[in-house]
Amino acid sequence: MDHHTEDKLAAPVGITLDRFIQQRQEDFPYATGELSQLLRDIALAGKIINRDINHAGLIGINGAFGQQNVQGEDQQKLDVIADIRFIRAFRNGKEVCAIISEEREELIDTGYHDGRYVIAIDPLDGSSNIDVNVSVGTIFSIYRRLSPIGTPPTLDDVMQPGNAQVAAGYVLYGSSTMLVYTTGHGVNGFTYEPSLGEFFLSHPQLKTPEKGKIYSCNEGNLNTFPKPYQQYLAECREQQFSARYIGSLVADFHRNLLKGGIYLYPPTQSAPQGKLRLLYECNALAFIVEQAGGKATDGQQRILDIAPTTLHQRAPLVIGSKAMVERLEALQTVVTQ
Ligand code: P6P
Repeated sequence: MDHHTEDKLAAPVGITLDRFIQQRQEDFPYATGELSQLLRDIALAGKIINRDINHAGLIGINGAFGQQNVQGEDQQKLDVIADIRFIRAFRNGKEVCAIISEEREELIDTGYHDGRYVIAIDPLDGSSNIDVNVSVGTIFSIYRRLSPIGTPPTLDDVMQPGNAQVAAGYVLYGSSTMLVYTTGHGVNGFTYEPSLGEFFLSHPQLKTPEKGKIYSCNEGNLNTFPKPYQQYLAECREQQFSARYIGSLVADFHRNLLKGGIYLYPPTQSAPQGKLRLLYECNALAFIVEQAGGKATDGQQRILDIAPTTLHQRAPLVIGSKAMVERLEALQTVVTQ
């Protein structure tokens, strides 16, 4: 029987995440297998969160937890659950010495002081959307620690600029659940097959279009955006671009990554530094978009070059197709604020 007939009869399922990581082991500068195991642990936590999200309405874990996080935002029950599950995952392999999380005010010392890595994570971004069945996501960044192995982690370990990331990615809990990540050698997307419990390579070597016709921002704040942003959005409307904004960063980012487009969270009157957090939202997506041929700035400088000063600091975010981000940058130089 020829391969064509075989494949028609029994379509190949493709490469699992595990096989892919194994094959790409040589991409990791410190190919001791620790980073590989860390990525596997993240994928496992993603599968568990996917399960929790998919039946949240049935087991009473929808809705507010009843406390606020360090941002002063009402925590959803699933925010807390996702935070617990990912922190457990990072502790599993003893590769991680420190974690910062949107849901925790302070740096988390895992106690594994021989761990070579530190993690910055937003366990469940956009969680207020879960109750209305809109896609949500997890965003993570992985760094090598700076402090000596065997010593307690320090703030310097987690306050590194985004250009020091060794890996970054997101899990999108959407119409299908996907894991998209980079280790600095391109971007690869994996789609979860729940019936097999595996992520399969579905989007190899992702590249984002140089230009797009989609723009994503909360135009309800339009009048308080700096003038260059207002001018840019007027141009988008003049060119009859499509406004697509679902209030879930990972979902808006992922759609624009695949189709071409730009996501903007400019400075506003109520959020002069923007709303999104540099360490566990902007940096990871900036690393991914640059690896896919796009750009990410805070309106003034490359996101990945920003030297952090506080754990939960915010940054304005302009991210997506290169030509679209560069158009806004050009307006920044000619339109008075
Ligand atoms: P706004 C969700 O809270 C989030 O962090 C992102 O996922 C989303 O893009 C943004 O905030 C929405 O913010 O102010 O437009 O509601």
